[in-house]
Amino acid sequence: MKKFLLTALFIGLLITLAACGGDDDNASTEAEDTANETAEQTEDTAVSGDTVNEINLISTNFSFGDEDAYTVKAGEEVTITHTNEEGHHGIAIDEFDVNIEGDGEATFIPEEPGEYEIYCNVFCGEGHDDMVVTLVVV
Ligand SMILES: [Cu+2]
Repeated sequence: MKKFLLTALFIGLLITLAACGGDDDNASTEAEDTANETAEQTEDTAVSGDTVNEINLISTNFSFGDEDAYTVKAGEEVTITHTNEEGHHGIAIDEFDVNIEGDGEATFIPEEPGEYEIYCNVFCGEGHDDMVVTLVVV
């Protein structure tokens, strides 16, 4: 959310600058281009920020996959599934009493918006501390 506000402020600033650009055509075109790019990036962020009700984490040494974060809606049930593809790992979210060692599934309903840590709860080796992704509740 903070990022979105900053982006909105940034765009507002660019529009203001472009409007005051006056005689210098090149400068205002550049500013408009930048504003367009920023708008596109905002769209991308909105798409990747779509909420989900199911989270599938497939573990390898030492990663939960490509995603750094999953966004879910407050008040909606979330099903989280963990599968070990390589090594032995687990997942835990302290705030929602999720604690799966090895393969398994859990459901919970996050009530409070915020950011929570999904982490590996099995000491799996030297990359263990990297096995963290963020659960974003909006
Ligand atoms: Cu681990």
